[in-house]
Amino acid sequence: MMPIIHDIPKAELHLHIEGSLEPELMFALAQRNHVQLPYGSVDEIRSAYQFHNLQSFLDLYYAGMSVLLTEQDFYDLTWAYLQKAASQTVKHTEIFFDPQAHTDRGLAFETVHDGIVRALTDAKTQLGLSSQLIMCFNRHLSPESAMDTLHQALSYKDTIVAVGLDSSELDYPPSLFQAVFEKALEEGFLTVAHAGEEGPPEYIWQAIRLLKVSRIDHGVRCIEDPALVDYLAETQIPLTVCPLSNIKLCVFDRMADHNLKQLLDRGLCVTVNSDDPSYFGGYILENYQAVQSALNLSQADLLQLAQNSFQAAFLDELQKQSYL
Ligand code: ES4
Ligand code: ZN
Repeated sequence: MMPIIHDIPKAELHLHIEGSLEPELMFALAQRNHVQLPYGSVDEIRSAYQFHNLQSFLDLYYAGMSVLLTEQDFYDLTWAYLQKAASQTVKHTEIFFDPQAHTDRGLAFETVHDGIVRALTDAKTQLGLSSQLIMCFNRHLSPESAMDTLHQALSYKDTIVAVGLDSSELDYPPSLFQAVFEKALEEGFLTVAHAGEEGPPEYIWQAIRLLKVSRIDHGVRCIEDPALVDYLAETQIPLTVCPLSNIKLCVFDRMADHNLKQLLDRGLCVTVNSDDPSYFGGYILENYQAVQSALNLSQADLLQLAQNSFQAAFLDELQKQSYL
């Protein structure tokens, strides 16, 4: 391994906190909360993690969350991720959460939010790790449900910096959520969206033009549209790429086929992130390592990726400079 991968300060910008739920914690929380899981052991959970596309993953991802019930559960989940991130020299992290996946099970928005934020606050003081929180709308649910969720978030403008769009991409174009994102922007939230993971370049254009996103999550299918690649290079709208996720969900057959190096060489603001580390077999360090060895990245490439991660973060210029 190139030691600089571990040692260089990094920001993580694409991390679903519910996707950091390790089988051990899932099992422990199931016992603590008397929740019945369809697995008899931690090993059984791990061996179920074999996916052939985004949907086959999402089915297990939503099922796994059934063990998360209390504010302390969300604290424990978030704290475990933050400790792991700090141990890999992540200095700043921007965390997604999926409130609808919890409020639809009867939990209060506040329970989810408060547990996560309490861990983020502790990470700042105890680990020197700064953070931002991004609330995602699930695109397989209705725009009305998203709008209702946005209304609930209006009391939390101090702790939620942006709104995002995640879950099943195909058949759910960004245009469906234009009104929700317009309202979010009016209320002062920044916006991001998953686009071009499984969906076509057109969905990336829609995220840019209709949802006014500051970053594209994934975005790897931009390569099919040369005008879009030119536009991303020119505007430096960042892509939060998740290499191990892309392999586990069969977006690329093998890491050697991944287009991250091509996008980097084309001058795009590409970043490396872990997405759902518990389900995809690695945190940020393992993602950097996997692309470095499969794509033969140089030390300069690695430094560029780490620098891009701070450049793309929702930090002011002074904060960015302090990390670079
Ligand atoms: C996700 Cl990999 C991915 N794509 C879309 N939505 C998601 N939610 C959690 N992980
Ligand atoms: Zn994601």
